[in-house]
Amino acid sequence: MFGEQKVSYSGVQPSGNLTIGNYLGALRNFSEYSQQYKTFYCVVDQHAITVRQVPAELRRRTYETLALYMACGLDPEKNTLYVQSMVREHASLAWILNCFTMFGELSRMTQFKDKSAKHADNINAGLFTYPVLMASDILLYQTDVVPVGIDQKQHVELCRDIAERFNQIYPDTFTVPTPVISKQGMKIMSLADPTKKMSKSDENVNAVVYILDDRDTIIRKFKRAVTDSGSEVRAADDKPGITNLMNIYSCFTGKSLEEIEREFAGVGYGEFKLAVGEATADALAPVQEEFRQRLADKAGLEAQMKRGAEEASYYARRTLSKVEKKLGFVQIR
Ligand code: AQP
Repeated sequence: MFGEQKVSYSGVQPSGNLTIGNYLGALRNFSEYSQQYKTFYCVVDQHAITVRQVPAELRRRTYETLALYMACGLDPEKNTLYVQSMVREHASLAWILNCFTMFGELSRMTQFKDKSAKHADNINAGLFTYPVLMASDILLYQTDVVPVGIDQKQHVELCRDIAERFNQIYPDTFTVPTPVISKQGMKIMSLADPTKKMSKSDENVNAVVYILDDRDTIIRKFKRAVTDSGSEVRAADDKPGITNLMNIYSCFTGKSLEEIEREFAGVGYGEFKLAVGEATADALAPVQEEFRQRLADKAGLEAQMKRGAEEASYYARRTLSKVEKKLGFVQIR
């Protein structure tokens, strides 16, 4: 909360081409907050380097992610859109918060366990302290709500614990944020293994539908999606493949799971998969068109990066200076 205004904060890593998981779990929901909240949406490039990145690709995807924010309806006049590494306060506060975060807490983070298993040759300290940088992102802006997919809920809960611990020692420093998980799209699963989250860094491109995939590719990927035994379009725990597809179809069409079951009663998986592919391609087409226009305007994106960083820095500096004063750091202006 800044003054009377409540704050919403979220971010996306430019660590790969963004997926419909990122879109449905996060991006698509961001614009809802612009009316009611002061909103900050960040391209979190510093998080992305916890895993090795090719510099030119990281740079390209940083521009693309910003363009996608705008294509998903985030008006830069109403939202602060910026790039994390351009606001130095994020890393400064992260160091301080490291000293208020316990080793045991970080060891329990599911994403750390998953990512260290996946990148066994590079289990760096940044991968371990990733949630502390995320807490810094959120707390710098005195955030009230954090719209995220369910996979990030544990990190926001840790952020709350860090804020509460800090506030107990130094009262009234941070707003304690609440994660907001949209019911629909809370966790979109891989098309190749529906027990696994759909992730932009998945090496199997057929497991993932990217926001920018063309129509034919989208339809082909859904046609190949792993489904369960049987032929009934019905959501159930023992049918993770078809349940995931129904969830995606529901997100893109607004139909409930019951309506979908009725619509596809007596129809085989093949026809249903085609319908999911078409609905997804139809819904993404206007986003893709807007994205292309935004991306073509490189100067416009760079101007936004500069303006967004200036706006964000104003708020970030206020919080960091408050924290440093409370800690006893000398402040001479
Ligand atoms: N499969 C998903 N379903 C629903 N929401 C998802 N999100 C990610 N995947 C899904 C949400 O997207 C936002 C941005 O995610 P991120 O870029 O910060 O990192 P992530 O959660 O680690 O996403 P990825 O795609 O899995 O990236 P990589 O492969 O680089 O680790 C978050 O709000 C997240 O919840």
